[in-house]
Amino acid sequence: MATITALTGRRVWDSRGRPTVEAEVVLDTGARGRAIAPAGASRGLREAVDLRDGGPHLGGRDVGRALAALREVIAPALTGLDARDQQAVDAAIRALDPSRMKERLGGNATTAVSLAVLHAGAAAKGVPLWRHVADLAGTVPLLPLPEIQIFGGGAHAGRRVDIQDFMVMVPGATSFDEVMEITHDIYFAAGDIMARRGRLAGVADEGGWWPEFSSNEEALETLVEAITLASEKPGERVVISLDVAASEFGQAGRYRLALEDRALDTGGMIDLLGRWLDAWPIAAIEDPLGEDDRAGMVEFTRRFGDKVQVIGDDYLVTDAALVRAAVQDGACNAVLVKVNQAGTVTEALDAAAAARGAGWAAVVSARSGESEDVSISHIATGLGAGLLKVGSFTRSERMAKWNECLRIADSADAPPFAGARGLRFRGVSRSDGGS
Ligand code: 2PG
Ligand code: MG
Repeated sequence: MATITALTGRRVWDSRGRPTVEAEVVLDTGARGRAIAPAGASRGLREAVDLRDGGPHLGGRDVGRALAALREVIAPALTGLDARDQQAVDAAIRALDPSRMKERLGGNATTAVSLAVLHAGAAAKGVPLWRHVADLAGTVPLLPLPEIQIFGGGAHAGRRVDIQDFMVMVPGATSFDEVMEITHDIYFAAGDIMARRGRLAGVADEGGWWPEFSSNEEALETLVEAITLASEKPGERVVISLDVAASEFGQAGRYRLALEDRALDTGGMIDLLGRWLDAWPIAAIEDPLGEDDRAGMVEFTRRFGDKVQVIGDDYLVTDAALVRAAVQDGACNAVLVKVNQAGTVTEALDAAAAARGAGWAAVVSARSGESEDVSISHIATGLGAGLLKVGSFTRSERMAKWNECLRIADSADAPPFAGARGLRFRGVSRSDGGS
């Protein structure tokens, strides 16, 4: 058997020095599972609630209420369930709090518990976590292609620039290890350029260089310079990806680029991003318009969806119903998967399945507030999602995830590396020989 006999929670601390929830599950066999909930800063309006205590203590960020829900409500309900049956466990959690946003229990409590059970289920089966995920999802595992941040921005860098993530992908690499080498060179080339200009000012929340730029375009130009300085040709083995996180600076079809003191409507924003797509080798773009700008997302996807991956993050909040609606509308062509947006593993897998059913790619993603937890490296691999977004190339809460992928790559039955699979960008020399 693999029966849950104990579920405990404790307060631990995340990469921003804020409290968060850790859950630990013990099975009758002695097998265990443990996981830590991450936390976002640029949060979607419709994602699962990150339950905090409020009040003066710890800036209102303590997680006492979420931990109480875990101990007093969730733990008694899960005791006696089979940890290998993730669906049944997550259904039991949802029965306790049927609200989509987990307002009663807190998405931070439910996420930590659901992930801890996932770990315990894999341990009970004696298989790696990624294999257990593939079994649950009915997917073919693939080592993901990383999206790695070089410059941070937006809500992760005091809004120093408007765009949130300036990232690189190396779809032309032949292995995960080679991606790491090439990204190392690009990351430090970018740092050298910033230092030479007297603009090196530390790093943002996810470890990317702090964006001391006078325009968003300057960040893109500098990124291309860094790729070149690292002896790569932008648009060949290496491409750019952006998380615009437009909901952070746009509402009701009005966008305000504070850095450049520009106000744009939906059409202006689409035109601006279209010019960037022409000027730079951008292969993926996340949340190009606001989460409330359905017409904009549809129009953007219609105009550019055949040559760039249009990823919905705040727009889809890892929700299968929203993914299906977007498929109907023709908004986006890929989904960002964050377990804590959904609040349970099963709901996140459902969102990924809805995307897969439509022929969309999925990008499994970390949050800006992270920890040593490496569950997402396994979830991305097990789902064969194609892409993994974790933040930058420094700070251990980020490197832990990349390093875990290297361990998976080294395992006896390692799945193949995704390379360019799933990307729509046409200018890349592909490692998988596809077209
Ligand atoms: C995002 C994430 C990760 P946050 O917008 O994709 O970069 O940010 O966790 O702050 O929502
Ligand atoms: Mg995002």
